[in-house]
Amino acid sequence: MKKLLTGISTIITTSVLITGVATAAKLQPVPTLSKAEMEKSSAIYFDRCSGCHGVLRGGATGPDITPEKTRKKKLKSLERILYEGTDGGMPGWGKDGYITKAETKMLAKYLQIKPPIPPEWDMKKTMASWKVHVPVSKRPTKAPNTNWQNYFGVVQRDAGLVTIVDGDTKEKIVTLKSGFATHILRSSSTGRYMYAIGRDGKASMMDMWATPPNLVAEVRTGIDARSIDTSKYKGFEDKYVIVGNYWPSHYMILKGDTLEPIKIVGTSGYTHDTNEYRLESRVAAIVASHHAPEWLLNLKELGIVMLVDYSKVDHGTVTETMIDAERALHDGGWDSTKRYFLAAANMRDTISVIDTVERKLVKNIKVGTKPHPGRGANWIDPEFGRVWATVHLGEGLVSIISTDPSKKYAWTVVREWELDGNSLFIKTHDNSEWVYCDNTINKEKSKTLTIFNKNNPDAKPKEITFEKNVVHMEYNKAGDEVWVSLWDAEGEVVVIDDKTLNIKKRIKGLDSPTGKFNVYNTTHDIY
Ligand code: DHE
Repeated sequence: MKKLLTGISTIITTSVLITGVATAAKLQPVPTLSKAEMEKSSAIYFDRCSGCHGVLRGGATGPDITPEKTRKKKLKSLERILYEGTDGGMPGWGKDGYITKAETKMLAKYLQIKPPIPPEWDMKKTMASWKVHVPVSKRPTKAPNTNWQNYFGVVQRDAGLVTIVDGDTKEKIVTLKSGFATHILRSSSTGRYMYAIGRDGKASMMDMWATPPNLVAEVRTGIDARSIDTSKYKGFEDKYVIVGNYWPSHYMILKGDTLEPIKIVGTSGYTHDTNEYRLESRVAAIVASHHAPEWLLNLKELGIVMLVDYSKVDHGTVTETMIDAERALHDGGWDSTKRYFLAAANMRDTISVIDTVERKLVKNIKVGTKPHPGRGANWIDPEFGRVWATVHLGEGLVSIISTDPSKKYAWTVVREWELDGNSLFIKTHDNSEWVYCDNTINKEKSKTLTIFNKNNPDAKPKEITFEKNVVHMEYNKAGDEVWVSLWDAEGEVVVIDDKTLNIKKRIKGLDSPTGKFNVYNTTHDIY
């Protein structure tokens, strides 16, 4: 249980840490750690802190915690903050049992020492890791006689596993190995293949047409990754896969049917606003354009959305277009027309809107503190028409943005809903009258889902409270059930009847279930 809830809570931790730093005076001397202590601290830092602050600690979702900042603070107060937490909302890592007193002391020192640069990862290492378990010639040539488009891939995060569950029968069909701390799943444009990405950069490819679905290929693309997607433009369906890496900062293009590596391209560069060089320029969310043979990549530290044209990959060419947006770009998703990409720049409390037809920034929209939409949620508001919404890491708020360019209030926040808790994800479906928000990172409300009514937006939201922390929602293909995860070492997925809001089924025996991805909805970007 202590392994859970680590990535996101780090954001809160070091935000507070830096608030204290600003008031301190001269630099403290550089402490020393043995080789073994450095290695252990690096591992703790990688697990708990680097997702938000970067391995080089330059800051992104969380602030800059380079030694120039942390050495303005005495070791004792760094230790106190790391161990106890603060009134400002920081969890007490030591107090809550995540790290020992000795580890706290070590980590405080580590934060005052120049960060070691992690190893590189190149094509040679990638090729050595590439395995095709089922060659294309040995795979089924037609879809099974089942409702396979209503299968769900359920991530068992800490176990590094993906369980395929039949959405009709709610039976677990098969459990397949994936990368360390598997992060997300995405579908190929036909839905036949599901691709998983682990935090260790391992991409795994699963065939939904096999009976039961099986692992057909895998490859390690780097050391630290969070995103994966496929080519979806007409003529390129299922042809390529792209993986975005945090470290080394690069993207890798692979063959869509075997994951055979084709090309690695670095993303280090200059921030869009101050033109400072960032070696660590992480690739966060990736989406596949429906209007051109392009992927859109959120370059976190640079605040740039990069369009990667994959139409000439077979000739060894990729063409990149850089669109200045805002920092630090994290997750995001499509509006309902799938023309506009809405990306969260959570360091600047902004949603950046990219037009994939005109290939330009439409607007940077100010929202609440640290927007975190996942892919967001689209619906028709009774007063404002087409809208897309995000929740926030930094406050209990839903910001609802008009996405209809014909309206005078297009690309502005037209409505706000208050939430009791800071949230991770929001979800709805065209066939549903509800919008679901989790409250996962708020201690008091982490077991509760908040459910707003689209048709009656001023009505008091409904709530469902579970016995464990609840995270991430996903609809079934018909849009009449919502699946949620009880995030625990002895976790389960709970299926809610979307009409009655009653619990319909509990799928038990899952280790730390987080994201769930319905084949049909993931393929068609329905959210
Ligand atoms: Fe995620 C999406 C990065 C913590 C569960 N997460 C994403 C995406 C990114 C990202 C860039 C968008 C991928 C895309 O669309 O291509 N996540 C990060 C982090 O850097 C961070 C803050 C810290 C870390 O070190 O990983 C982080 N994420 C978490 C968690 O703590 C969660 C809850 C559990 C876990 O796996 O660690 C978590 N992230 C998810 C899920 C999605 C996601 C379930 C997909 C949402 C969707 O519906 O598409």
